[in-house]
Amino acid sequence: MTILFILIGLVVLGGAAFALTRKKSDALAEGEPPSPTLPPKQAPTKQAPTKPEVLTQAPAAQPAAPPAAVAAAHDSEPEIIEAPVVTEVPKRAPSPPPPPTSKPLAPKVAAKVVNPKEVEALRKGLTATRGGFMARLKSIFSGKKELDPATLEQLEELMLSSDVGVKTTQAILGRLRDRVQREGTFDADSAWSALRAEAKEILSIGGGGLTLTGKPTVVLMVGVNGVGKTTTIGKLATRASLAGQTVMLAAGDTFRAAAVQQLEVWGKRVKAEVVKGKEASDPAAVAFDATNKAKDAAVTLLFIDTAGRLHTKSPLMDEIKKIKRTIAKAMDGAPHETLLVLDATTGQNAVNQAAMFKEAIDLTGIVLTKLDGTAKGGVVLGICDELKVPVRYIGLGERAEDLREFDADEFVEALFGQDETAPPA
Ligand SMILES: Nc1nc2c(ncn2[C@@H]2O[C@H](COP(=O)(O)OP(=O)(O)OP(=O)(O)O)[C@@H](O)[C@H]2O)c(=O)[nH]1
Ligand SMILES: [Mg+2]
Repeated sequence: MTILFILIGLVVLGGAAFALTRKKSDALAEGEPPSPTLPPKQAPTKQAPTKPEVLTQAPAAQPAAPPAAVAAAHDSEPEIIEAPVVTEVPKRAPSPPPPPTSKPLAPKVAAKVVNPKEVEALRKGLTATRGGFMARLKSIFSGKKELDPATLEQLEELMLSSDVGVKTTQAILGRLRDRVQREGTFDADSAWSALRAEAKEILSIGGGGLTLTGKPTVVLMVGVNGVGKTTTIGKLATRASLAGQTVMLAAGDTFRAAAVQQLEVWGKRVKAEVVKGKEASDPAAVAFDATNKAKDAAVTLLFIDTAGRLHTKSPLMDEIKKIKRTIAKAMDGAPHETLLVLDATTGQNAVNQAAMFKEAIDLTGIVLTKLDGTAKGGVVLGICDELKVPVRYIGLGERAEDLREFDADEFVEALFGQDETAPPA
């Protein structure tokens, strides 16, 4: 009998304990605040990534500056819009979630901010391309209810005549067709935004300004005749000087006395030493000498100019290979950047040049000049799509501030911008 009572007692006690445990776990699941000893839910403490230094944007109003103006410009901060970087997330006690309007504690560092001012400036610079390519694109979509073969043909013709290139045109049209089939509808707005998305994807293969990866960072500038190599060096040197960097220039174009003088004018403007050799001397020797001098002088950047050369002439391409090898002998890892300058007005020829230069020497980027004077802005798509070499800068005029860091989002926004170029409803 006693044993029976003990057993009943045990069963009653066990049941009570089970009921209590159940209640507690249900309460937690329903959102009851965890015990204060539990770590609060918060983003892990992040150390800001050490960002390589990037040459900043030259202020828009700055002229291709005489020395005094350059010195004055050092005082004014160039405007940079960047996603904020969170260095550390402070530890805090558990607290109720912030109201939905407040900023998140750890903003996404990767979040891209498209700068409306940059887009506007680009838009102006791309007037010729927008007026040609975009205006015709707009008229193709106008009033269309379906993506019929005739519309596709018109699109193809437009892209080819705007120097987008055969391969890239076919790829873009193929994807556009797939998208329309998948979604089962077609209207001008969705075709427009599909094209925009395709363009953004093609152009987003890196790019951006120079990063200071060496001490000094050696930049070799190559390209065919008259594309804007020396001018681009002058522009980049101006930007670097405005950003407080010290610069040295090397006159690797030893064939023309005028080429050395042209570089010397820029050298004077930015107060940079210009290393030169005797007329018709070996450009590789000048590059070697300049790299050593730049190391000794501890400048931040050395820009090496070279003579224009036809990509189809193998002795000239061998010479550029030799220049590159010689620079590497003077400094391990140099040149840190090999930039190919292309003239946008040459359209598809620019893509061919890029292919041959890329084959001869590794390129780290492309500078696409003279986009201001051409309706062939579509060539950017062909270059990025076919060669997978990022466009780093674009030239939209002859002045120093007309060189702009290439940004795929801003470029596409400027090109396909919704205001005047929006497709008709
Ligand atoms: N409109 C416009 N003109 C440019 C741009 N970039 C360069 N130029 C002009 O193009 C011409 C040739 O520029 P250079 O810098 O001498 O070209 P280069 O490649 O050094 O020429 P070579 O040394 O002869 O091979 C000059 O008149 C420049 O002012 C640009 O982005 N837009
Ligand atoms: Mg030159």
